[in-house]
Amino acid sequence: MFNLILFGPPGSGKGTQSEKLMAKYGLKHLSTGDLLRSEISRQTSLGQAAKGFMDKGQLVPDEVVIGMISSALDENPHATGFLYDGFPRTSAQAEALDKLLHLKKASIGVMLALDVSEEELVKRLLKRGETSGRSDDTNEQVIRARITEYQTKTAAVADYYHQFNKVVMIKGEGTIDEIFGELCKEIDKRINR
Ligand code: B4P
Repeated sequence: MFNLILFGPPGSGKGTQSEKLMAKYGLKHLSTGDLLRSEISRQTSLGQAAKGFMDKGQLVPDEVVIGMISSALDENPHATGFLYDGFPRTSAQAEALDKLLHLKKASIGVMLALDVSEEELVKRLLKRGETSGRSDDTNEQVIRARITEYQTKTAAVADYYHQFNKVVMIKGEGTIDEIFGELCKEIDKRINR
C-alpha cells in the first residue's frame, strides 16, 4: 500500500495536483478540507462545529480530523494506496496517522512538499474566491490567518517526516503541468506499479 502526503500551505496547489495524481496513479484521495466541506453542506453536527473554525481561517481540532481519516481508512480496505491532501496539519495528526498505518502494517512512502511564496498564495486564493463559493477564500484577512496557522502549526509537520528522510521539496510555482511532472518523477522512483 503506497501512502503519499501532498504537503504545502493553503493555495500551494495540493487540491489541484491531487486531481491529476489520482487519475494517473489510482490512489484513493483523502482531503480533510473536502471531507469537512461535505460535512458542512450536509449540515451534520461535525460540520456545524467545524464551520466556525474554518470561517476564521483556524484549524479544526485534531480529534475531529483524525476521526474522519480513521473512518476513511477503514472504509477503503482494498485501496492500493492513499493520497493525503491537507492532512496531517499538526504534529499530533502526524503521530496519529503513523499509528493508524502501523495497525495496517503500512507507513508513509514520501511527503512531497510544495514551496510557494506568500504573495503568490494570497493572489491564487483571492482569485479562486471569485468563483469557488468558498467563504474562506474571499476575505484577505482570513486567507492570511490560514497562512499564519500554516506557519505556526503545520510547517513543523515537515520536520517530523524529515527525521525519517521522507520529505522532498518541490517548487510549487510554474505551470500546473510542470509541477505535476516534478511530482511524478519523485513518485515513480518509489511506487511499485
Ligand atoms: P483545504 O481544503 O485543505 O484548502 P486549502 O489548503 O486552502 O487549499 P489547497 O492548497 O488544496 O488549494 P489549491 O492550492 O489546490 O483547507 C481548508 C480549511 O479546512 C483549513 O483552513 C482548515 O480550517 C480546515 N482543515 C482542512 N484540513 C484540516 C486538518 N487536517 N486539520 C485541521 N483543519 C483542517 O488551490 C488554490 C488555487 O490555486 C486554485 O484556484 C488553483 O487553481 C490555483 N493554482 C493551483 N496551482 C497553480 C499554479 N501552478 N499556478 C497558478 N495557480 C494555481
